[in-house]
Amino acid sequence: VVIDSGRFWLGRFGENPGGPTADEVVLTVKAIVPVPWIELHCHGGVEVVRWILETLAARHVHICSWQEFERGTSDDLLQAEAAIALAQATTVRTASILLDQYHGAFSRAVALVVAALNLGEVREAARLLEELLLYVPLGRHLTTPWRVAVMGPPNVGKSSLVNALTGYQRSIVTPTPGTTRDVVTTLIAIDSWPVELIDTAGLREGADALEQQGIDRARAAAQVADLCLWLLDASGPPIKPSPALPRVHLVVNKIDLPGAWDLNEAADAAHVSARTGEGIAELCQLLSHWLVPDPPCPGAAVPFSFALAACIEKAYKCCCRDRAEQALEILRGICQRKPALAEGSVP
Ligand SMILES: Nc1nc2c(ncn2[C@@H]2O[C@H](COP(=O)(O)OP(=O)(O)OP(=O)(O)O)[C@@H](O)[C@H]2O)c(=O)[nH]1
Ligand SMILES: [Mg+2]
Repeated sequence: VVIDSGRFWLGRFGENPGGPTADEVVLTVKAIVPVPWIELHCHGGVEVVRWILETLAARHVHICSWQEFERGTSDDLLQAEAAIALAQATTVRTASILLDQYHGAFSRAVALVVAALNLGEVREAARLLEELLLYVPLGRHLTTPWRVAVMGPPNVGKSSLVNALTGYQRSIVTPTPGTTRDVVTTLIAIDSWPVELIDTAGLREGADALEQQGIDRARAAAQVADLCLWLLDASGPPIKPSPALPRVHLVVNKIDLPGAWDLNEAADAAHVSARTGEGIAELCQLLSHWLVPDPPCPGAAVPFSFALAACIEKAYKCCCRDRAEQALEILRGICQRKPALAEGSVP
């Protein structure tokens, strides 16, 4: 048999006397050099795949994840990382930004910085890095959703708001204050940004031990949230958030009911009715703006992972301290291929 790239065979895998049942497979030879690269296409099903992998492993084939394979075989490490991130994107908007990076938006931006540093133009390099830094917070959320905690006193309509934003009855709603005890999370998309919405127990003093546990969980959720919505009840006394609560935006709920206070006092807040849906679309627009105040234009370079963001931040600090060589080293490191599957090893 001539083993040549671009050829394929249909055959049976594992067919030997007394062996296990064979599977009909297609074998393709993708390349001979620098490493032999074949593809084996089998029938689907967890067990068939497991059996084929075990059989290959028993014959000293190194089994790896597809991400490891991408990193180890791609000539362009940043493109491989973008492909891996792209597979984790959960909305069209984040996928489209990652696709731009896959097509080289971020690598081109890094190449420009490297070119500036090579010419000794450290200030220009810092300016270019500043442009990239703008999108560091966004880049951190392309594969991890933003966390938005819905907070407030009992009975203001937190769970009702979560349900209105989610589009179904995710949380239990009752007229009894103290209904929600645990932290209830839901993944949704707001303006095509991925958001984990966190419903929490109402905060109040003098709660019993059980309710207090829910309150402690609510406070812990607020600390790790990217943003907290604090609900005020239009039909009851307005209870302000504690100053200790981080990144808070106010939302006045129950605007379908007669107001019990002057709602102009909360002119900056979003005004909604979780019951009728009034103001919910506007709240989504505001949320989108609070999460991503300055969305990138199509094709813009975005540091699309925590690791890349950290490198850009470090390189920027080096430029600010006039340490061009150190900045260059960091930026070159971003593009260097990791020797996960070095030439000579057979994946
Ligand atoms: N009229 C009106 N009633 C609402 C609105 N939102 C919630 N409610 C009612 O207010 C009551 C409390 O709603 P929930 O959503 O359970 O309030 P919560 O803040 O989650 O309450 P806890 O979980 O107990 O902290 C229920 O009877 C809801 O039907 C609204 O926009 N308008
Ligand atoms: Mg609730």
